[in-house]
Amino acid sequence: MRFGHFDDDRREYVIHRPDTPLPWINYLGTEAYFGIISNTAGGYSFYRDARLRRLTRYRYNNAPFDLGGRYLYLRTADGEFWSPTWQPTQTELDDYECRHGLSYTRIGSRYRGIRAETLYFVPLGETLEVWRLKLTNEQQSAVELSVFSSIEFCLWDAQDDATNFQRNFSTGQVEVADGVIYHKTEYRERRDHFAYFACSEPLEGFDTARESFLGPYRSWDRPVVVQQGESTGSIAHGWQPHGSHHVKVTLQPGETREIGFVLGYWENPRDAKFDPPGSQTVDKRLVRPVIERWLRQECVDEGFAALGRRWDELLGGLQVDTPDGDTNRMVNIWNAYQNMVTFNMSRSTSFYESGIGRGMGFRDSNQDLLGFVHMIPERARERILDIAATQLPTGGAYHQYQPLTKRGNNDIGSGFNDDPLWLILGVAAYIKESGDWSILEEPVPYDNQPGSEESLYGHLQRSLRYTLERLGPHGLPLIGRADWNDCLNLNCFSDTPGEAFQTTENASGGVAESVFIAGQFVLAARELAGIALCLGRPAQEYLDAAEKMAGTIAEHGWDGAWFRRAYDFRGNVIGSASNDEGQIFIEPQGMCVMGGVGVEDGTAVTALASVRERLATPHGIILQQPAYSSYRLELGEISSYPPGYKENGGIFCHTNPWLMIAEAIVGNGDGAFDYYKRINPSAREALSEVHRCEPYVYAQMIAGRDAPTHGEAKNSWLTGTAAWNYAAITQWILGIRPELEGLRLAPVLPSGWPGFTAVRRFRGATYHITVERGGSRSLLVDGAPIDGDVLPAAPAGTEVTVTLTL
Ligand code: BGC
Ligand code: IFM
Repeated sequence: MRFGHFDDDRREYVIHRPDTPLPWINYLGTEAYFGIISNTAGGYSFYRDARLRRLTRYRYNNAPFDLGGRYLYLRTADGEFWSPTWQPTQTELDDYECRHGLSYTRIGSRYRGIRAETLYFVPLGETLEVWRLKLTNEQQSAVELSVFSSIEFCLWDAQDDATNFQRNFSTGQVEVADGVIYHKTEYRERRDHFAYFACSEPLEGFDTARESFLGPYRSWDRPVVVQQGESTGSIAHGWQPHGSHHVKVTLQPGETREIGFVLGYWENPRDAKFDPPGSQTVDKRLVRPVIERWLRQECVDEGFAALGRRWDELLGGLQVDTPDGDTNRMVNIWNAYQNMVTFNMSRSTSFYESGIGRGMGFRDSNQDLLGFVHMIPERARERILDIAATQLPTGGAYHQYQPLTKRGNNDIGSGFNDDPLWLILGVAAYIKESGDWSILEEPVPYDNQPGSEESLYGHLQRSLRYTLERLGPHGLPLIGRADWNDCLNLNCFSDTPGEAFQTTENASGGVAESVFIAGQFVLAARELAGIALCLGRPAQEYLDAAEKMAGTIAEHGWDGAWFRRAYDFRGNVIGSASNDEGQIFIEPQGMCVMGGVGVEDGTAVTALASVRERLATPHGIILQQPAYSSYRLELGEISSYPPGYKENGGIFCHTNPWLMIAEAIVGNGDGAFDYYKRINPSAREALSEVHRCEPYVYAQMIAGRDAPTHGEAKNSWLTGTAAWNYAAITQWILGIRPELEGLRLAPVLPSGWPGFTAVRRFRGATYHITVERGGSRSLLVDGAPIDGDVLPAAPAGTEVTVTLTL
């Protein structure tokens, strides 16, 4: 069953009914000002940091699930009112359509002969969002309409805002000037910043106090102001600052009118002191022209067109035409788009991530680069340097950092022993794409401490050393608090039955080991060796270390038919046929093969056959089997999940592309593509009533075979699944793969495909690629045959024609 359809020409997903199984959301903003918006206009906005600079309030896990957002109400003179985005009044609309596009959303409906369509987007280069409401009177007679807007301001720090009421009910401050509502509450500091909410039309009235707008004991479904048709002109003093405009319009039959709203963030430069000291009013001199500009319709039209052009350019980095429509749609539009979103948001803000707990992730953000770097390499470069500056002098890493301060997050701390190795993989991806070797010479501090700078190359060396200095009893890397699998906490133990487990304290002294990190180490050491060789620096040490680790995996990490997962604190094996549950895990199968382990001796093929036999389901590949049926102190959080969910036997989509890549590495194009299709959201669209999450983006998890809800997705949008699937399909199956020496073309296609074409921008040149099956293998570049599969470097600005016959 479907709840909408893809409009590929317009690069939109069109939702046909407001009551989707779950709120289906989209993102506004691509640079610094962001918001999430659901198909019924729910959601919130923030400037740069979803926790510390939250503009509008949102209550997660509400009932209804999605309540609070960018709401508008229409009211006719007879007193009937409705929300043209369905929520919050839930009026049964005569028709309804939501179009989620690339960084914009358009929600339209018709009721009582009034067509209303609202376009929401963030113009490039601005720290504001535009709502453009278009009203058309499709009745035979003139109609007088009242329009009310509504947003609830957040007092900046979303965590504090949701908890610290004794203080916050006294801090709220607003100001209304020339029809603009300014929210100027300070957050424990007096900086010259504020939010504003403006409307293009002369106001009939306004409200800035939530209680005045809603009325006591009421909610957004029937605000007293809307019901009565009259604003109160309230000014919030403490309590809950709110923003509402009231505009009246009379529409003749067939007439269309547009009304603009602008919600934005403003911070005056520190040295711009216009107002006399002690002034209690917001300094509006710099912001006024910005507001006025974005209330003008031509400006909005131009800004919206510019956003579209920006996306043309971003997506122009790679466009493919394959025999499979779901592949084309995901690669050309939605997967690339999701990559931008994960790059910007990391794991902070979605319908499942509250914007409070998680900043940028050392592990996560490095992986997100894989799908983003070809779009804007300069931003990837900046991100890498930010991440590396949070690395600790030991080579270890803070697990996360706050985007606003760019400082490591002490609450979560460090000790996830896979973290440092992702930096090598992220940097390698950047250099492969951009050819920018200079990044390695950039001086980067450790833990942001001035004076501790070392070249980025030095950071990468420390990352490898971090693993080598932390090997366990079998010579495998110590896992620390966890590796990629956050919930495999193997240094949890207790000598007293029933005693609470201990992780952090014991992680450093714990001796649990990870075969996953071993595989990741082999991959990362070989990557660093490749970089070193290109630079003419010593590389043998890394190659030897990789070789040795591969040997250790063969000795202690191979179980006979697959790679083992780990050894726990007491040296007991995890992920082995000898275990009663958790016999086979997906992660080491993918990572070891990606590192090249077992590829020559055939064990890789054996491991992949085991995955297919034991872990593959029609909805994707399960993380491990059999799922743990009860809690096990020595394994930690993984066994706290019910069987079939999350890390305990869920289809953790992030890992699936590792298996696609592994299948491609051993030359099995059919196997790789088969896995690709199983979790491709577009290919699952027809199953929307089972899948339930958005059919246009990947979710972190699909419930596994052991779950009663097998096939149901959760935690959509912010997942490493996006970047890795993009890498799997584009670089390994289609085989258009950036390498240090240039662009490699090495497809491993499904056998039924006659070929495909692609246009790929790479280091400034544009490659027009045709891959076709034919008599004998040849690779022609601009008509001339070349050896090997790496395309010769072409000068920036040139067009290259490439034909590969398989
Ligand atoms: C979740 C993991 C997540 C981790 C982050 C766990 O509860 O299951 O998926 O990575 O929290 O700390
Ligand atoms: O690897 C992690 C990731 O960092 C956050 N989400 C869950 C994954 C698996 O535990």
